Amino acid sequence: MSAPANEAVFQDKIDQDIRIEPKDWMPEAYRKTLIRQISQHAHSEIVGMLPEANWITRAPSLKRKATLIAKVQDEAGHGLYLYAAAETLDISRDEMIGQLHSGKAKYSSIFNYPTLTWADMGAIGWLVDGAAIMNQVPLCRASYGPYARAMVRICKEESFHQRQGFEILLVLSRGSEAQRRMCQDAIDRWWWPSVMMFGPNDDASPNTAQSMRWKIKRFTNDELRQRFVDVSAEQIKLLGMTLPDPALVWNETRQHYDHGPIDWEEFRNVLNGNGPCNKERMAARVQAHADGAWVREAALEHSRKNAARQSVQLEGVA
Ligand code: BYC
Repeated sequence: MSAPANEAVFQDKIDQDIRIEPKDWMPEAYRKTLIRQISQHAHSEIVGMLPEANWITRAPSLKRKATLIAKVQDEAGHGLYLYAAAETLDISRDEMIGQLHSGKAKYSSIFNYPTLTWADMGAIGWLVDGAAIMNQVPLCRASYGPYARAMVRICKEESFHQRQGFEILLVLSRGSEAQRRMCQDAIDRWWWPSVMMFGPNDDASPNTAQSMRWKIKRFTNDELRQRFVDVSAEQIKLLGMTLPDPALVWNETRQHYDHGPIDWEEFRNVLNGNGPCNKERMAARVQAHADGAWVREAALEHSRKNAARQSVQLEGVA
């Protein structure tokens, strides 16, 4: 087929909400955008294991420990589904990991903040996973098949994560004065970074308009952020705590909560590698990758031997 004909078939599928699959023709820019977004999403899941793993040994009970281990394992699984989805776009896992380690590929800004107390596990579950779900449920309808299908399972697990986080905070909010203070402090520290997770405002987002036309993104950064603010402003009431934003008020005309200004300078700083934990997170990932080299080598060697054995057997049959 000619290039214009390919383009027309592709556009027709997008218009009719027919999924694009790995072997279908796609514009090079669509493929590149997907690789960028899916690989950065995968990196976020993997780097996102670090702040919570920090509390596994210190969780306050066996039940809490088991739940936290399971949650962190889920994040590893999400990273793997997403790397596998990105690999269908003709990029190798090694290349993606190389891009993360060299700083070429980003990962979510949120994971560059430290986890100082047990209440942070609650705040991450409620706010960070809450923001993640708000952003990710629409991705289940993304136009690229392997990404959309991976997101279905991820969202089911994320919604369990969010509930476990909220329950941690609920227990603390009904506890002693010190526990209530710890709960409020964690909410105060995690609120604004969670609001920033949705990315720059729409007028400063270079990728949104094209990604919406391709139906990769179904809502803009600001639309999803507003939904998150609206839901959180109601849920905080159940905790009897407050969100650290004096400008957060219900706007009867807009039928949404208004919120105060976002510190985009802080966001840019974190993206540029200068957040509180950027260097620590990257060092931990690079070290983990180096420590795992022998496992990858052994797996490759095992598959090489298996293939050799099978070809000897086939020769015997022939
Ligand atoms: N942090 O034009 P824009 C999780 C970048 S995992 C860092 O709006 P786009 C979880 C953006 O990449 C959470 N960078 O971009 C895991 C772009 O830079 P490049 C991760 C950000 O792609 C474990 C530039 O800023 N979720 O929740 O249209 C435990 C301009 O932005 C951020 C996903 O990855 C940020 N916050 O929209 C618990 C979801 N925001 O690439 C929880 C999938 C923006 O041009 N991704 N940037 O150099 C998306 O939905 C979209 O990629 C985004 C950004 C909404 C994030």
